[in-house]
Amino acid sequence: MKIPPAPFKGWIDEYHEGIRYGMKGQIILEEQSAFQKITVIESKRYGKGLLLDGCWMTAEHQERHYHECLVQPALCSAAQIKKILIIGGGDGGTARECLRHKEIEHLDLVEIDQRVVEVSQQHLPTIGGLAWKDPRLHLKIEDGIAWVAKSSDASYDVVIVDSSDPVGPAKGLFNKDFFENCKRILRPDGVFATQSESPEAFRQVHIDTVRIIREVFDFADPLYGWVPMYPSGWWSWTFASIDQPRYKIPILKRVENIKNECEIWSSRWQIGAFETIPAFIERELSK
Ligand code: SPD
Repeated sequence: MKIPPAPFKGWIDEYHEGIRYGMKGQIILEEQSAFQKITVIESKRYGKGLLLDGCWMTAEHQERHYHECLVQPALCSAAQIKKILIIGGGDGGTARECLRHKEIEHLDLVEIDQRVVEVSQQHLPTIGGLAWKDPRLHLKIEDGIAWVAKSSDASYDVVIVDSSDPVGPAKGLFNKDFFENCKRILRPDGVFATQSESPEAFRQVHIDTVRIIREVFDFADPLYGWVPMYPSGWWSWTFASIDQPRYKIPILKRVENIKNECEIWSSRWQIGAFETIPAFIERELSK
């Protein structure tokens, strides 16, 4: 008698609150770093992908949904973009997206886990692309919380937090002290950006994150989009600023410079995506 295959053999899944989010593929690397479990997979649909502690981080043929939406609204709207800070983002996708802009002179990429960088460079080289060799990129293997605490006031034009979920090494990247330091080291005409989880799968974390950022910054708004490989597929990024809600107004010259290179982001998309706040989140945030 022919035995049918196990129903989910060959699938790699993230499990969250009784739901699985998965891809068909195979594991090609699994190791425990000093900070987390690192897994690299090869999938049929999205190419190679990276998980940290069992949670989806990125995949070759889908990463632009995430990286463009985290980076371009901030980079296209800060008054100047000479000096940029990325906390996290060890796969290199956020740095690559930033470095499209020729005006950037210096980019600090502060990643706590050296193995995330090494594994990404070896197995997912297209995600960081040319960023790894760009002389403007300064890679620091350090704790991002300590980095923002020791950085000088108003020393960055844009601060971007490309964290994993708020457990393990990324937990401290969602608290008020951390956001206060991000505001302190940002120029008054700069823009702050962070991934702020899913309004569906991580609803309370998302609401709490936006609330805290609104307590700290003068202006802050969530923007909504889609990262189909993440839990629920529905994702958010939150942008904040000090002197005016700059992140809502893309600067035409910067838009012109990069618009043909982007897959998801456009100035039209950005303006619209801020307006897609779901009613229940808007109600919660106005309480
Ligand atoms: N639940 C996934 C959240 C991950 C956000 N960061 C992804 C890193 C991509 N550079």
